[in-house]
Amino acid sequence: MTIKKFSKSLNSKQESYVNLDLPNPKNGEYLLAVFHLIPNNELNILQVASEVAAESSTGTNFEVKTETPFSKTLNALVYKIDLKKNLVWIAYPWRLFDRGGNIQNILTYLVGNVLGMKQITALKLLDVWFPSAMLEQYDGPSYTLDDMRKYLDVYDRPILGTIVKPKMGLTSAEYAEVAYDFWVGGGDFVKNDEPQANQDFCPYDKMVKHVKEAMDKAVKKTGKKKVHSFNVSTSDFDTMIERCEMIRDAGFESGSYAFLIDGITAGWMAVQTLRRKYPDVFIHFHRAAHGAFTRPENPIGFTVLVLSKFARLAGTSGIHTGTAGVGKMQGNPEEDITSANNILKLLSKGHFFEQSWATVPGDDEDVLKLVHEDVARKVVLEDDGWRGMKKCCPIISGGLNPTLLKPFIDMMGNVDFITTMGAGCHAHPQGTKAGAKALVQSCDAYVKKIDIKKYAKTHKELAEAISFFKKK
Ligand code: CAP
Ligand code: MG
Ligand code: MG
Repeated sequence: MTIKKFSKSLNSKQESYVNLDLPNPKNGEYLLAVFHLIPNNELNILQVASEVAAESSTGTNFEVKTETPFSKTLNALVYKIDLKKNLVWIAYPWRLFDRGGNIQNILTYLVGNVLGMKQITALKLLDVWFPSAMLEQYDGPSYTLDDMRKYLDVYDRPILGTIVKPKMGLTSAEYAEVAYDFWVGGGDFVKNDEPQANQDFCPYDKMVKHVKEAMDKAVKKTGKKKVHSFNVSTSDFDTMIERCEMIRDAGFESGSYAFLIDGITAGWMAVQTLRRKYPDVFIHFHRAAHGAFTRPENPIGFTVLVLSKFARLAGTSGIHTGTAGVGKMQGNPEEDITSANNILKLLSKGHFFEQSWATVPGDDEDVLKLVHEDVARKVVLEDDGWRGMKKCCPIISGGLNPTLLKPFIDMMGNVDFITTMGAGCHAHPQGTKAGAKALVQSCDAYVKKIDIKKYAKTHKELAEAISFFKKK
């Protein structure tokens, strides 16, 4: 069947959600989306695509007598279709969305009811595109990786981090001990694991207090600044804010702490609340449970790229984007590296769209010249908010160890990320401090362009890490 034939099969309601001759989808009025869509065996792909556009904007399964000429102007429109690849492009008038920049509202439309529709057997949101006019309505990141680099005085290499392991079960004092060992081993950044909360064997207030003591000791001993990312995911907003305030009142200087939020299980309201209440803090988005939507083999959901782009729009300072298959989690370069670049750069190619995160119109030549010069000179402008949505930092974690740092950097093509290695440090035969040293040494070797096996000849912790992890 050709598209013409499919068009003839649409009923009048479906027709009002299709415009295959939409003059200029990128005219600034629409958020654009691409879905992979397989219809069940009752309707054809264009019919189902129009039903998806209806259900994910103004419609339902029948034409209703209550719609008005104005309401119809808010209809999402199927504007392109690839019958061979089962791809469907839909334009969403972004006036549909809650004003003031509400991410959960957009996702409730685009990947809400439609994922449950009987008429699809596959529906996956593969990529999204935001017009620059829309970007202005959204917070975007405030405290960024560049601010963390300035605080730590760390440039030209990844920020080296760990997650305290075992994942759960240490007392607050034992937890802080592990953090201290990592920091004095040379690591920059320690994070709570994603389930860390207020467990009776590790009360939150005690954990905060002990981490502060450990950090002060480590800073004194090493003469280097350190960062700790506290998990502030909780049952309710008041408790979340209470914990944030507890951390700030514990005497941590600005820049030495980040707020970690389990963005999928805690929800986008928590993410945006943290961004709006604490613009001076690194907001760390942990994406536990994202696999239900993003795994490549899942026919229904959305991609890591989509999740990551919305995290930047929401103002997350950094989000886990995966190890491109180098680590223990399912992933591939196409997905993970594309996602990392899309949240880091001002202009980047997605799976289908080239996204400019500049709030400067693409034809503003002199500003773009300045931006390109700045990037060329690798100057980090004090505040590049004027030119667009600030960068969101890829956080690379999941089954990594010092022997995998260079392979990942080679795949990534740059060092502008935070890496956190849990087992990769704490499983080291000589323990956490040696694990941290091995990580630092593998990074030094990378920076000095020396093969780690050669470098290991004069760095025993790295040598032990190589023999231990390679064996595994
Ligand atoms: C890694 C980790 C992270 C995963 C999350 C874990 O520990 O702490 O939560 O990296 O995956 O609990 O598994 P290890 P992703 O370093 O010991 O693997 O980064 O893909 O979201
Ligand atoms: Mg974890
Ligand atoms: Mg802005």
